[in-house]
Amino acid sequence: TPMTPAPCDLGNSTEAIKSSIVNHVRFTLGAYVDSASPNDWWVATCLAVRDRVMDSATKSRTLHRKSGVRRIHYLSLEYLMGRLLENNLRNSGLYDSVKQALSEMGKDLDALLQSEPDMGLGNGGLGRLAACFMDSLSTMNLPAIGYGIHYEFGLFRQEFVNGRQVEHPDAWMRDGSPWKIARPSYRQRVQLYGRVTQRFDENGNPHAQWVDTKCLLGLPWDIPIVGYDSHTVNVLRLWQAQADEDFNFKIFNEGSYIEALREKAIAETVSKVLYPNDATESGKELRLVQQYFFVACSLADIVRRFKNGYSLPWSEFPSKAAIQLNDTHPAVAIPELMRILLDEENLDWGSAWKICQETFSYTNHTLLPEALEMWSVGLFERVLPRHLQIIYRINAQFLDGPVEARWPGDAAKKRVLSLIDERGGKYVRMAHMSVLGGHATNGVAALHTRLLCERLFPEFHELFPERFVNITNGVTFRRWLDVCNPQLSSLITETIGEGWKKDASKLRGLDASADDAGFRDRYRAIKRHHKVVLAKIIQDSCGVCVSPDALFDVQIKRLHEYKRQHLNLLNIVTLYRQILNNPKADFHPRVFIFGAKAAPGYFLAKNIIHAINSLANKVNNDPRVGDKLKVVFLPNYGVSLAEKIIPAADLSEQISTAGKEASGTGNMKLALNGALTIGTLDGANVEIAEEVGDDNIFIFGLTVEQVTDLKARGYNPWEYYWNNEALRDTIDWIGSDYFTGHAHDFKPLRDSFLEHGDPYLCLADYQMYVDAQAKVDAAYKQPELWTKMAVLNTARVGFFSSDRTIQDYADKVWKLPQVAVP
Ligand code: 26W
Repeated sequence: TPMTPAPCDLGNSTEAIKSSIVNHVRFTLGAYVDSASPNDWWVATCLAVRDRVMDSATKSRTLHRKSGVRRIHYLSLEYLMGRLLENNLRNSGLYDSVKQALSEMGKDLDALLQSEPDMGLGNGGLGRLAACFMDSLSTMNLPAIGYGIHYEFGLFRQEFVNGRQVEHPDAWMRDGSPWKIARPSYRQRVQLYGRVTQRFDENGNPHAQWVDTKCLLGLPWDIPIVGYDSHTVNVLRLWQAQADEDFNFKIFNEGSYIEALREKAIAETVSKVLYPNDATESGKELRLVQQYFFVACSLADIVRRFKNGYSLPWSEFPSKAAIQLNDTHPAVAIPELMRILLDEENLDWGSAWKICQETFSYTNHTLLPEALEMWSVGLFERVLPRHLQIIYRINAQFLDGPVEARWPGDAAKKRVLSLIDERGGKYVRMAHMSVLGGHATNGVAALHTRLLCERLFPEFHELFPERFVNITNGVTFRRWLDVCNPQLSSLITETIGEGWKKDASKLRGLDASADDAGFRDRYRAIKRHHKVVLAKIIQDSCGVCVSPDALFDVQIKRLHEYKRQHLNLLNIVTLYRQILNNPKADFHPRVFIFGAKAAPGYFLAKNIIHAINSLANKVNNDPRVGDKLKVVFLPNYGVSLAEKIIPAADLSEQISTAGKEASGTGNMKLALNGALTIGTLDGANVEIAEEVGDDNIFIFGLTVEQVTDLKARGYNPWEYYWNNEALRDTIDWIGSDYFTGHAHDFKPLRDSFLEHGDPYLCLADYQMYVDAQAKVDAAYKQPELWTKMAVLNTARVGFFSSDRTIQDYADKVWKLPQVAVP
C-alpha cells in the first residue's frame, strides 16, 4: 500500500492549536495574519476545532458500521442549535488551550464566541429539544444520526418598530458556515407529484409504479456533534434541495434556457425557509413538500446504509435501524418506508408493515387541536398519490381488523379512529398514522402522557395500551449550565466534584450547601454578576436602565395565548395601579423581562407584544413609578439571548393554562440556574414541584381537572370581571387610550378577555396569580431564604438532564446499547 503521510499535528497543545489556526487563516482563507478580519479569526478557530473533531467523527462512523449495532435515526423538521463553537470547546475539553492559543496571538476568545451567528433552524421547544438530544446522544455514546432540512433562512429575526413586531429574514449562512461539510457522494433523488400505474415483477406479481413524477435532488450537509467527555461524534445531516438538472436536460436543449433556470429556482425553494408557525398547522403545499423531501432523502440514506453494510434479509432492518419521529412532521416516513419495501423491494404487505412497526416510534409534543397535522386528501393525492393509496390500505386493514374485532359493527368508533377525518372535507390524520405505524408513542411529561392516553387517543390507548410511554423531557446541562453559567458550574464542581456533569443526579450533593451561609453568599454573587451583564444588554437593546438589585422576573418562550403572556401583563398593570394608588407600599423593585417571537400571521399574539411594549414605555418613563417597576421586551429572543437571560433570572414564569403546555423546557433551564418558578400545575412543572419540593416553588391556579369542570359548567369571564374590582380596573385601563393615546389599539386583547370568552382562562386564574406574586415579593425580601430556595432548585433538578431523557428513550423505546468509541 502507498505510504500515507502523517497528518499535521492535531494535538491539543497550545502550539499545535496556534499553528492550526494560523494555517487556516493563511491557506483556507487566504488572509495575512496581521490583517485578517475578526470573522477570519472566528472561521479559522472553528476549523481548527473541527479538524480535531472530524477524526473522531470518522472513527465513530467506522466503529458503528463495523460493529453492526443498531442506530437511532432522529427525524426532525427543526433543530435549534444556537452557536456551536463554545459548546464544542467545552465538550471537547479544548476550551482552555484554544483560549490560550488565541490570547498568545493577541485575540480574545470571548469576543470571537459572541460573533458567531445562531443556527436558528427551529421555532421553539420542539426544535431546541432536538438540539439537546443530539448533544446527549453523543455524550452517552449512542450511535445516532439526526436528519433535518438545511434551511437557507432560519426563524425570522425580530425587530420592534413603535412597539410592534417586524420580521426580517435570518440569513444565518450567507457567508457559509465552518461547521458544515457537503457530502455530494450521498446526494439523493426524490420524486413528487405524478400518477400511479402497475408493473409486473419477474414472478408475474403486480406492483404499483409511480410515474410521470417531478424530481428533486437532496444534497446532504453534515455537522459534527461533539459530546461531553466522550469520543463519540455523531452527525446532524441536513438536506438541501436542488434541481435535478438531468431531468431538465430536455428543456435546456429545446432552447428554453431561462425557463429551465426558473424551474431550478422553484426546486430550490423547498429548503429555502423554515415555517415560522409554532402550534398552528398551515396546510400549505410547500410544507408538505418539505416534509416529504427530507423524509425521502433520509430514508433512502438509511436504506442505502442497510443494503451496503450487510447482506441481511429485510426482516433484520429494524435490528439495525430505529427511527424516531419528532412530532408528526416527518410522519410521511411511514408510508414512504412502506412504498420502498412494497414497490422497490417487492416485499409483501404483511412483512413490510411488520418492519415499519418495529422501526418507527413517535413523540407527541402538543395536545392543542389546532396543532394536530391534517393534510387535505386532495392535496396529498396530488403531491404523493402512491402514499395516499398506501395510507388508505393501512386504514382499511386497521378498521376491518383490530377495530372491528374490538368494537364489532361500531361505525362511530371507526369514525374517530380512522386515519381519514371526514367531519367536513377529507383530511389525513397524521397523528393517528404515527400511533399506528410504530411500536411506541410517547408524551413529554407525566401529565401530558396521561392526557394523551385519556383525552387525545383514548381508543388507541384501549387497543394498544403497551404502546404508550412517558418520557419526560430534559435539557443538556452542558449548554444550560456549563456554557451559559461557567461561574456556577465551577462553584458546583468545587463543592461536589465533577461527577455531576455526566450524572446530573449527583447535583443532590449540593442540598447541604443550601444551609451554608458562605456558599449562599457565593451563589448570590454569581447571580448578581449575571444580572449586571444582563442589565447592560437591556440598556443596549432597550435603552432602559435597570438595577441589578431588583427582582428579575422572566418570561421567555414563544408568544402564544395558551402560554399566557397576557396574564403576566394583567399582573403588571395591576401592580402599576397599586404603586400609583399607594406609593408608600413596601414593594421590592422588580424588572419584568420578556422574550418572545409571535408567528407572523398570529394577530392576537402580535397585539399582546404591542401591548407589553406600550405598557413598558409608560411604566419605564413614569416618574411616579421610579425604579419600583421596569418592563422590558428584549427583541429577537433566541438560544443565544436565552443563554444571557437564564443565569440572570430570579423568577421563572411558567403560567400556561393547565393542560395546555405539553412539558416546557425553559422551566428546567431556569430552575437549574436558580430561578424560582411561579407556575401552574401544567406540563413538567408538576414534576419540577415534586423534585424541588412545595416550599421551593410558587404554584398557583386551576388544575387540569378544575379547568375541565369550569368549562363544562360554562365559563363566563364576565363573572370574574364584575366580582373583582382590581381586575375590572386593570382590564378597563388596557382598553382605554392611556397607553398609546388610541383606545382601539388593544381592543383585540381586551375583547379576547371579555367578548371572546377568554379561551385560556386568564380571568379565572387572575386572583390566584396576583396572590402568588405577592408571596414571591415577600420571599424575595428575605435574601437568605430566597437564596436557600434557589440553591435547592439547582440541587434538585438533576432529573431534567437530557442525558436521563435519552437514556430513557434508549432503554424503553429504541433498545440501544451504549457503544464507547476508544
Ligand atoms: C405545524 C405547526 C406546528 C409547529 C410546531 C405544530 C406544532 C409544533 C410543535 C409541536 C410545538 C412545540 O414546539 N411544542 C413544544 O415541544 C416542547 C418539547 O417537547 C415542549 O416542551 C413544549 O411544551 C411544547 O409546546
